[in-house]
Amino acid sequence: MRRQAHPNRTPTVLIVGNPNVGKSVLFHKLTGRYVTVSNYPGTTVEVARGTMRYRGREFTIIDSPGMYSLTPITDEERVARRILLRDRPDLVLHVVDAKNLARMLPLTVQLMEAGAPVILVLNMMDELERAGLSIQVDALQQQLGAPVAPTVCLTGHGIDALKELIYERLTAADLPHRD
Ligand SMILES: Nc1nc2c(ncn2[C@@H]2O[C@H](COP(=O)(O)OP(=O)(O)O)[C@@H](O)[C@H]2O)c(=O)[nH]1
Ligand SMILES: [Mg+2]
Repeated sequence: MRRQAHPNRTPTVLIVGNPNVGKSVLFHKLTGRYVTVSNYPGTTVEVARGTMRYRGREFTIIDSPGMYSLTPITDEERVARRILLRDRPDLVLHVVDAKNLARMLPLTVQLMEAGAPVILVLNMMDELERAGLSIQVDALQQQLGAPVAPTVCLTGHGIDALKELIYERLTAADLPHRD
């Protein structure tokens, strides 16, 4: 079901992915200094929220704790799942280590099957290239049916293109929502 986005509501973007793939570095690149950290209600798990400003618009970015799958084992995974399925962000950035794409892609598919609007962020492209490997981004994008954004969050490479993609996805007149 689709409904009209509330014009005054700030769209929310949730960052998810395995531990150690660069989620927090990405979070800080997107938000800069507008950040608050608080425990997720009823838990001791810390969640950071920040504001991304781009082309005169504001977007709330949420840095979730790491998760390996949508079937939670740890408290962190339970919180990530709750933010994803209960708080229902407008957009999900699934951050993966590009070197380990094959191992991480199943979570992308799980997220999409759960109805989340996903952008796949291929981070650590520097290490992939250093290993003499490459990924055919266009082919991956087509097969997956979701946008794919290659990044090196450490240097900021690809961040502007990702911001543009987030902007394009979330400022369309008619936002897709899951009901
Ligand atoms: N080589 C490389 N290292 C990165 C990149 N992005 C993040 N890192 C490093 O990866 C480690 C984990 O990053 P972090 O943001 O804490 O991961 P998180 O656990 O997913 O939040 C840190 O040491 C970062 O400096 C990248 O694009 N290239
Ligand atoms: Mg982190």
